Amino acid sequence: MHAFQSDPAETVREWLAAASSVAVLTGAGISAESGIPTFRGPGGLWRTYRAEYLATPQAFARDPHLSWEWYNWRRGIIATAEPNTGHAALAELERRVPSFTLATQNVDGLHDRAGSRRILKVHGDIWTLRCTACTREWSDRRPSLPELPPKCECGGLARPGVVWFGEGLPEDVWSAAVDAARAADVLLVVGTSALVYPAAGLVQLAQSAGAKVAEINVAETPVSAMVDLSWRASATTALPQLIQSA
Ligand code: BV8
Ligand code: ZN
Repeated sequence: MHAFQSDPAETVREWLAAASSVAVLTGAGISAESGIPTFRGPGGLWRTYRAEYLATPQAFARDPHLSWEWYNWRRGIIATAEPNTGHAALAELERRVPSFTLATQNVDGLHDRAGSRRILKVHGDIWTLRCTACTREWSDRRPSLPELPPKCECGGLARPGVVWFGEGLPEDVWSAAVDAARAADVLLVVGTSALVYPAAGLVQLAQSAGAKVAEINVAETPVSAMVDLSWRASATTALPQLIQSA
């Protein structure tokens, strides 16, 4: 049957088939179908707190115990979540594309568990702890930490290894994400409200460097009008269609 509207899956599959370098930017929306609430959606992770209030150095300095209660609660939710078919599709796509980079704003580690390899965690990792005194970093994957706030061996107070509002992104990770966006023939923007900078700026960077940009989101975002193709679909509906043989 002749399709009057070109099928977004077909269009993006064609772009990907012709691409030598692909970059992907993901946000909380790709983990939503794994049961992890998004930040700004209904029933968002931030409970009664405004994101910009709680995920900040000031909130941690003011009340490290409250901050850690929130992160412990999130670690508990994330620990029960499984990667979904959207995460898996991106891991498969990486295996098929000559040069592939996944920049994620998510701190949940689901891309790692789905088998993605080249992952740039631009906002850090909830499973990493960092000492506020000696800056030592370590991974602690226990869903719920026994003692809050956790302490470093040096006695210093440990913080979550994530990037808070007002904090710079890890330099090496961020510059690799910028390079990948600039070099991309195709950028996929999946499950992000595109409100948080500089991460959301990767869209503009890729597009002005000549990439074809497709957004996959269940809702409209500030970049929907800017991208080449805004695909109104969930991550688990859209992404698997990109790796099925046409
Ligand atoms: C920086 C980690 C400078 C921690 C996060 C005023 C005051 C202070 C700062 C600023 C300000 N104005 C601007 C700023 C800068 C600020 C910023 O951008 N603020 C925004 C809110 C205006 N940015 C920063 O502060 C950044 N740092 O600028 O530093 C600097 C430079 C050098 C040296 C020193 C300083 C740092 C930002 C990082 C903040 N950390 N999180 C933690 O997780 O606890 S932010 C948080 O938001 C998460 O990282 C999250 O990933 C990120 C973005 O949210 P999304 O992932 O997009 O999630 P969201 O819920 O918003 O949207 C979900 C989307 O999915 C929706 O569109 C929905 O429709 C869609 N969806 C839902 N279900 C599905 C789906 N899509 C597909 N399928 C589905 N099933
Ligand atoms: Zn220490």
